[in-house]
Amino acid sequence: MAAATETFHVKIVLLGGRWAGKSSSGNTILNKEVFGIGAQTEACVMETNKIAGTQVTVVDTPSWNWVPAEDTSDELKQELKRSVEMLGDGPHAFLLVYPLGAPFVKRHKIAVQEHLELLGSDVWDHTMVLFSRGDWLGKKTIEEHVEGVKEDLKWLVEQCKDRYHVLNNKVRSNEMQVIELLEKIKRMIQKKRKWSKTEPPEIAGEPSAACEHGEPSTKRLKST
Ligand SMILES: Nc1nc2c(ncn2[C@@H]2O[C@H](COP(=O)(O)OP(=O)(O)OP(=O)(O)O)[C@@H](O)[C@H]2O)c(=O)[nH]1
Ligand SMILES: [Mg+2]
Repeated sequence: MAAATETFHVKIVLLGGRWAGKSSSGNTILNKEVFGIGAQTEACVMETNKIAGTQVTVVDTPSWNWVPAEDTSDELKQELKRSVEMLGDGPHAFLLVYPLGAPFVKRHKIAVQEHLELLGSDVWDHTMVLFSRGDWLGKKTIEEHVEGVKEDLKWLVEQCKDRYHVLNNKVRSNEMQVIELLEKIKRMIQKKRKWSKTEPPEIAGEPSAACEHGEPSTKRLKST
């Protein structure tokens, strides 16, 4: 299986609201300082690196404000759509970055739902919650934290079918946290591939070259 791992190319888009920790998470995932931190990300940036034998490409995106999507500028909406197009045949995973411990109330829920769904109605099938600020967990595990969160944040985790991960972006030397994240993304891709075999004919009728080689097509995300 080593050869398969070596040739596998994982493509990720980071999404989220202001100051969520997207650029920091991208730097942690790629193990290099490529995305600017501290200044607001204005446009999509794509970077790549080989991590533990896996080629990983990450697209960092500008943040949305915590408002409904109709109050978001057309420029930002275009930029969010461009994040998918930059990856050619689309991403394997959207990582919805959210700071651990931050309250997630109704306006956050509306903003997340409406901005994500700009990328297509099936965007949730490809999305995982990525909690940043893992250093705030203390002695708790992320599973214990998620058990204890309030209803609205539970909704978010459920929308992502219980897919979540936590990163401590202050400790880049902890390579395991990134390897575990990549494993979770690969499991998500595998499940999606199994599901794809039973997709309705109009979707199965337009397989991409990537799909034939075992990678799921996310073309439908781009076409909506
Ligand atoms: N303690 C701690 N701080 C973090 C962590 N991740 C990000 N931060 C801090 O959170 C702030 C925002 O991080 P960014 O990565 O710039 O967030 P962003 O979502 O890219 O922000 P914008 O593009 O400006 O909207 C910075 O001060 C980071 O240092 C983390 O895991 N732990
Ligand atoms: Mg940023």
